[in-house]
Amino acid sequence: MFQNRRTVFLFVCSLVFVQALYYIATLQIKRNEPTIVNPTSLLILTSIYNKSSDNHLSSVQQNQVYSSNDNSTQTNHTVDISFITTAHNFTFANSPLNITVNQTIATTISTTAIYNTTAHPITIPIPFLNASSFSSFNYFKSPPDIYNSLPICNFSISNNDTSIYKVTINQTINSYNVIEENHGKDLYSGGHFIPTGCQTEQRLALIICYRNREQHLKLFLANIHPFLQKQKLDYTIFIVNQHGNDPFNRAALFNVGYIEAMKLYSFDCFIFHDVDLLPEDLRNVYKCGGQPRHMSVAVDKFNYKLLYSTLFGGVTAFNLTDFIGANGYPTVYWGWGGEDDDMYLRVVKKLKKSITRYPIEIARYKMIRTHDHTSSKANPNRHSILYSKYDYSRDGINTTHYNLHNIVFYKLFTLINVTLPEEPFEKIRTRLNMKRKA
Ligand code: BGN
Repeated sequence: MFQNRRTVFLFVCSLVFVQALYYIATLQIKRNEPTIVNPTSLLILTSIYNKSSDNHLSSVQQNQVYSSNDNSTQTNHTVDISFITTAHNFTFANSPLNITVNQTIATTISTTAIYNTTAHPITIPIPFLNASSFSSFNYFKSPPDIYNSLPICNFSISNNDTSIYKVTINQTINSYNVIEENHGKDLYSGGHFIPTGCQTEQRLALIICYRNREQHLKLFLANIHPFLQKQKLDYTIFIVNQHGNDPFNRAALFNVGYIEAMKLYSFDCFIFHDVDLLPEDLRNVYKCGGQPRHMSVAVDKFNYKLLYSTLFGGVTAFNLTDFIGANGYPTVYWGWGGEDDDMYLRVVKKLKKSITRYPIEIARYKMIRTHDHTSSKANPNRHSILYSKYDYSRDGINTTHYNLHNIVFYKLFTLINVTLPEEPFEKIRTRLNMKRKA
């Protein structure tokens, strides 16, 4: 009897012990796992044909895309940027990428971006007062049988009377609700536009680097939406905001925009844009071709002249394969200058391509001049990095580190809010294997 009771007791003890071990182990796994609240595929799939799912929320609603139980640890995500789309059949016949998406499952892009993000679900005051926001990014197209029978969207630039293409720039700084009223009626949430009555050849992500320039942003939005809508493009506007006090990193923000945009929609054209530049001619079509394009050739501030032949700043356009091939923008330029020249070198040396430009009388821009911002301090290390001709695989999309705070789908744009931890120059030098000066 005693023997029996002892065996039962031991048996129960071992059961409890094993269960406890299992509990501790699963808890540990959960703790190390970031929770993706809005997985991409879900976002895309739930919003198909679902325009009415736009919930109008309060102006300060913030959608937490990532949350993590542990804010302090850095998490490695491997994002396989391959998009699975159901119930659609799109063929991008004239696209430089020649993408075909099948009825049931289709992989439009297959590349792997490895990067680190730390989820910081903290509340950041968003200054965009009176701007409406929504709960999700919407993906909507007519059912495939209807969509595929539509003609290709075509914006003709062949009229001999070129004055009809001249853009009248609106210089009034309005509140967001007025801009929404004037230009937001046909937008899906997140600043996403899809023309009706025709099928588009490309999906454009317009990525804007941003910090504390609200007057510029208002003017930009009021002008760029009607401009792109006239060009009949499927486009989405992303404002990548650098929160915090680290020096501004324009190029890293572009990479962040690219990485986060690709989680939402299978973009195949990327235009990287300064917020203070406004296109002045409708023939400056915001599409991607087979070569990276420098768009902002003639800027009023520089008397509509190209400053130097390899200038690649302001506005640039890349198709998806070229952007990936260049390993995106560099992330090592903190403060003003050099990152655009580095990107030019990536195109020439890594992609082994040349850049292209629209004619100077077409690629014209007005630079907005208001006094609500301070310019970044010039980066004293920019020459050393640029001239070191480091191996571009060592830095770019694959080393873009950022803390993603939140993503908000406003009516006029998708806001991606991040902080970027500055990397000290000595570390950059070692990481890029830069040679020291003798
Ligand atoms: C250049 C800057 C660019 C900037 C243009 C136009 C540098 C690197 C020097 C080695 N390049 O001088 O970043 O876009 O001026 O302002 O500073």
